[in-house]
Amino acid sequence: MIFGRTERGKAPVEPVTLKILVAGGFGVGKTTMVGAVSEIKPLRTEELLTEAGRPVDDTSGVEGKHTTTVAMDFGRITLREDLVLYLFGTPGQNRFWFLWDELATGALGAVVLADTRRLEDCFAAVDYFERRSIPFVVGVNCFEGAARYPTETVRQALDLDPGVPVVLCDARGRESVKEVLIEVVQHAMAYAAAHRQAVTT
Ligand SMILES: Nc1nc2c(ncn2[C@@H]2O[C@H](COP(=O)(O)OP(=O)(O)OP(=O)(O)O)[C@@H](O)[C@H]2O)c(=O)[nH]1
Ligand SMILES: [Mg+2]
Repeated sequence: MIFGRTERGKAPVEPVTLKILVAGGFGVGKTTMVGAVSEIKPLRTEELLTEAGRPVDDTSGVEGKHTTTVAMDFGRITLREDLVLYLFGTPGQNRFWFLWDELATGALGAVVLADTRRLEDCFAAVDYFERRSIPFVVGVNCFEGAARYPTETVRQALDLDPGVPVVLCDARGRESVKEVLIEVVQHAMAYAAAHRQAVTT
């Protein structure tokens, strides 16, 4: 083997690394999503939801949940040999909002996860990315027992711009999550190209 080359003679590719945020309301499946696709052991910052936190932690709709993310989730996925995503899952509870700006720095795009039983919980995340012009897609995490709505209904309910993709997904499924991430990358690239054009014309 020649130094710096693989056995087949191809020069090794230095992958492009992109930062993607996984955001959304409390208990919508952000930690689950990062864990489902990460090829490294995901870094988690879960803490037990306690009796003392009951007045501030709104667990309605997610009564079976015992832990919550207090700082972030971190994972990595190689989409292609030349494209690696670093995934940052945000904490879902309002009292950790102060961490979002730190996490959003340098992000190419974001997934806003939504649960149709508590759609209003993701308004804040949608608002956050719209204000900062960070391209995002909405991933509707299809929990069993939750009513299924067409993506157009979700789009209207969230008052999304026509260009924002809405995709149905299962945060526990590797392939499903991968599809959402590919959608984010494509959307963010198209968004960046459109922006560049707008600036130069
Ligand atoms: N049935 C079903 N359960 C799910 C799905 N996604 C997540 N869960 C469960 O829902 C609960 C919440 O998931 P998490 O991934 O911790 O949610 P989170 O958004 O990270 O929560 P916070 O960090 O506290 O905001 C867990 O018990 C998961 O096992 C799903 O697609 N279907
Ligand atoms: Mg979490």
